[in-house]
Amino acid sequence: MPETLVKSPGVTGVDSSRCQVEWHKLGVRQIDITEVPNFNVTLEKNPEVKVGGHWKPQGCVSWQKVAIVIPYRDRDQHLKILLSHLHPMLNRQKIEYRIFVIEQWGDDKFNRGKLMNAGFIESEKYGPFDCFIFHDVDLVPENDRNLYLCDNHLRHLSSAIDEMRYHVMYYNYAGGVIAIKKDRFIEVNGFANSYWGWGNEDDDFSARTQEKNLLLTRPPEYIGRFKMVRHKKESRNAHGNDLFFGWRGRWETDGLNSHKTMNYSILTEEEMPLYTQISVDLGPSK
Ligand code: UD2
Ligand code: MN
Repeated sequence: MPETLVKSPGVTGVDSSRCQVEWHKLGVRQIDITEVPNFNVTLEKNPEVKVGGHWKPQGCVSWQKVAIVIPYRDRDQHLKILLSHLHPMLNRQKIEYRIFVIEQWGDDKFNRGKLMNAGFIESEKYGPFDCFIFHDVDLVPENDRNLYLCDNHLRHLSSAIDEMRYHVMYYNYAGGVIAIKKDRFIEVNGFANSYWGWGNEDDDFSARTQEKNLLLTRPPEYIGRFKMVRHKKESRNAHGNDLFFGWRGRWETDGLNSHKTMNYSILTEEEMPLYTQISVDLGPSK
């Protein structure tokens, strides 16, 4: 008797109007991070991107609405490189998204965590979004198959960065590019607001998610590949380690819901052709 193919049982309850990923069209791209295309060139190549850096697939419904939040200050070239790759990739992935660039005003120490929280809150007027991707401006994805979607945990999308010899440095490491559902982000009280200067805010965030029993999930290293555009190192936050040792005592009061530390004001907000730009004054560092 010839073997018969087992018929797929079919998945019940799945809406067939959802976008199907065309895997055969996705794969590894040659990324040249020395090429800095100006915004007009990127706009010409991506005519379907709507003002504010928003796009949605035609003919099917995206699985999630995704907000991409980029913490930013004085990295104009990095932003040009990143957007030239991000827009076409997300179009190929058929994901509905909007890109937010959250800029820290002034020359005080950079506060990546607080910027992420401000971006999360401000994105609401353009939403609602199901999924948030917090994205360093200098990391460019190499593999289209690394879908910019959320699972129910903390998804570390940048599991293999060229600068780190394409592997994860330590188990809890969640720096670079991460994806987390909106409700989960609220549950962990967002990022801590108190890390001024380079370092530790990513480990603090990772600790919060574990406290809430989220797993840290990652694509395999051949999928989660990123190139980091070269830049000089910021000076390390001198209090970062001490703050981090006390994360457990602080996470419920230092974050999204905290009236004391989550204070900021918006200075400018504008829908640019390729992204939504929001410039914020985070107040003085501590
Ligand atoms: C690492 C992490 C990053 C973060 C940081 C510690 C990786 C790949 N990245 O980044 O996620 O945890 O350590 O704080 O592990 N930025 C500006 N202007 C500035 C400074 C920072 O725009 O003047 C933004 C920008 O999006 C940048 C990000 O903050 O990509 C992280 O800063 P970085 O690139 O200077 O630090 P890096 O690469 O060590
Ligand atoms: Mn970097």
